[in-house]
Amino acid sequence: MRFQMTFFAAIVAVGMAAPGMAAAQSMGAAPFAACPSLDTLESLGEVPEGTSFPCLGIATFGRDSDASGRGAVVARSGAVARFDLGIVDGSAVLVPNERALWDLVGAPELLQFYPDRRVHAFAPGGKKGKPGGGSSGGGGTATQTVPSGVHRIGADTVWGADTGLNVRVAIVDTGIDFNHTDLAPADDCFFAASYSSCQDDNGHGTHVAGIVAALDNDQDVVGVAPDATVVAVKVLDANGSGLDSEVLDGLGWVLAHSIDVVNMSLGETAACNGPWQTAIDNLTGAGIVVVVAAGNDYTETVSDMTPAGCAGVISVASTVAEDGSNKCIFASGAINRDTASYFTTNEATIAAPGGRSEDWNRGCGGRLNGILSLNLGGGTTTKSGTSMAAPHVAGVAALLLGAGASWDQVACDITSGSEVSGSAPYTHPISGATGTQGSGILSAPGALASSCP
Ligand SMILES: [Ca+2]
Repeated sequence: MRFQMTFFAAIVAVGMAAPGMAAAQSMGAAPFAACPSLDTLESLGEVPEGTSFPCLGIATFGRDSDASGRGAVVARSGAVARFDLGIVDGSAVLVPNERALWDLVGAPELLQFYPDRRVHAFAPGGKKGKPGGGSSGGGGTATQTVPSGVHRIGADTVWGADTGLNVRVAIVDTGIDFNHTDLAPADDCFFAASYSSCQDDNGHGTHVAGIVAALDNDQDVVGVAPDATVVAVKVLDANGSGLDSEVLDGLGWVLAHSIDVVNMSLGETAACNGPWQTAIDNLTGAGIVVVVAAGNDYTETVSDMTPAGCAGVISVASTVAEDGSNKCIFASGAINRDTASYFTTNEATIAAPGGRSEDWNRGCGGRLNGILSLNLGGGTTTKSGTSMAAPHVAGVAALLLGAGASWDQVACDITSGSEVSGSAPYTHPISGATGTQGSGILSAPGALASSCP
């Protein structure tokens, strides 16, 4: 018996307002759908039924192409070059009609053509938390709490020596709350073409940033690596939704701005495609650690997901940090600490807390108690999801780099230093989610004690 619950973040359409889009906007109302891929067009010999125009795509060109040349090819076809994507030798395009589509994919300079798909934040639910100080968006608590996830991974045992100082962690997300007094984000930041600032307008990015590096002071919470610097890369909108092209644009900025670790608590149910893999290869080739959320669908494995299924990333499944209870009459079994979260996608690299605990009632209704972190507007709130699991790993990556590890040691240190390897995460009694199998639960002291070559 399967219990379907509404754990999936709604994929909400986003209005497009890129510079130079006047022509595109006159073509009709946003949002636009994704174009078919070149492979699909070639195999069908026609535009697939149901394709709507204008459509959004990513055109890639050869290594020897340059931005102005790419823009010229796109314009010649009658499509609109929304912005250049140097990280993938490509261009984000808006294609007005079928004729322009065929002209573009038939251009001799073009290498490949992909749909520009939608990505979304991976925080499916969790009880709405109480803002700090008991008032909505209030000034925060007067004392500091060590959240259950930070405590479960033992980060609070290593701060005497390791705090992630001088490590820059890019939060590729909905932005960061620059006014939150328990965060000190870098002054430099990036926002995609649809936005006007790096300021968070959803809360997801602020919560994720707080898990990585909420300040060690006398208020709110403390992050895994409290002296690491979080850097806002705003690519998701107020609904937690965005486009492949805008995330890739953000990753292009990351590549050029001295970032050490990238956290992406976002994704889509689709296999990793050419532009995504090229972008990840460029990041890892530059010595940047890439940490991504596995996804919140227990019926999927990470190989079905982007970017979790891209080679070279550290994908993170979600577990619970504390014991919960299970009274479900259809499924017996404890939901103890280190059990895979109900929703988590399978076969990730490592597991980390993405929820505090779960309680299931007799009717098999679940209550997810979320991870405590920072609230947009001030204070704290709870959220759950693999979105919350990934930044625990990004924080430990920052601790390792701050302690002098080289970037290529980080993934090995994190997996080989994990706890209860070979047994946890435990299978969820209701969904059957197992998360990652064998690589265990993230451990900050374990990772720091590892001696990978
Ligand atoms: Ca604090």
